[in-house]
Amino acid sequence: RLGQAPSSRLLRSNDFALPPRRRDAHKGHYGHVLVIGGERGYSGAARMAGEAAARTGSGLVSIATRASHSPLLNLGRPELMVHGIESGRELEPLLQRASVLALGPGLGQSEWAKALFDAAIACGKPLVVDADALNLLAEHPLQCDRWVLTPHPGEAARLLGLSGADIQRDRFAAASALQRRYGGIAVLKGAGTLIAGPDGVPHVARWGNPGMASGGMGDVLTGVIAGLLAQHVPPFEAACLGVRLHGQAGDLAAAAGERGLLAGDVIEALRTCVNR
Ligand code: NPW
Ligand code: AMP
Ligand code: MG
Repeated sequence: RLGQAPSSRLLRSNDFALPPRRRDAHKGHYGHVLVIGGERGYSGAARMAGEAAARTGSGLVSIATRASHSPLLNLGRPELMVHGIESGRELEPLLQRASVLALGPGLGQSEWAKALFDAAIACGKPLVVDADALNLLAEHPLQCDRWVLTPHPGEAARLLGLSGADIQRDRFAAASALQRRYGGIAVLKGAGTLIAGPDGVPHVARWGNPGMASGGMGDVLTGVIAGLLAQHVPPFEAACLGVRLHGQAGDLAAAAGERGLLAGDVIEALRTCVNR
């Protein structure tokens, strides 16, 4: 049902790179990421995506989240601009100011989530779609060439109407099928993450480790890719480079041991990796 498995290409460490920051740089050169997510109980996901975007080099990072916990969301990280949002209408001015959206970390699937999802998709900005935004997309399928989708196998299964086992049985065919069905760039996460664009064969990433099988790791990847898009890296390159930097940061952080590795440790390691 997935169609024929395409051939693939192993990503190399020198495939894509961020250019050095210009001497006369100001924050406006490096974009403004708006993270949209953080339902009650899941505010950490939005915070981690925002922090990861900032550590990847985005000029500005804002977070649109539930008003009830918004004052807590930038504790210890006052660089983040946090806005309590209760409707799609309240989101509009933030969408106007953003250059890239990171839609979905901890978003949930309530009416609130659906309203923010609809407003974000309609606004015409480039975006990374992850987590619950992928679950909403699975219920109302759309095609778009402005997005990077970052499903884990469970989310990919929902997007394709298959089981997780079907996805894992042929990950290459699944990555290509996601890209064909939804457009844009599809990143199928897991050990050996695959990146499929509209042209050419899926790329395979060899970085990352089993320590990364813990909560919040995907939310960090979303922030990294959004942070690269904000720095004007084209979508396919941003997806490949983001997966590499995220995996390399995970490997660097795992030098102290895989067991007990936290998403926050990966965020800390990002700075070394994006400046190498
Ligand atoms: P199983 O168990 O193997 O059958 P969900 P979620 C499957 C937020 N978070 N290989 C697996 O299926 C997120 O941002 C908030 C194979 C599993 O049961 C989301 O908004 C955090 N299968 C929300 O929570 C930290 C795999 O998918 C199922 C797989 C829900 O996201 C945590 C789980 O997926 C979290 O990020 C793999 N590699 N990976 C916070 N601190 O605020 C996953 N599966 O049901 O989509 O739930 O990923 O936890
Ligand atoms: P999520 O399930 O959305 O939190 O995403 C998990 C992130 O951690 C993805 O980027 C995965 O590729 C990565 N990850 C999880 N487990 C492994 C593993 N065993 N090897 C490499 N990367 C992993
Ligand atoms: Mg996730």
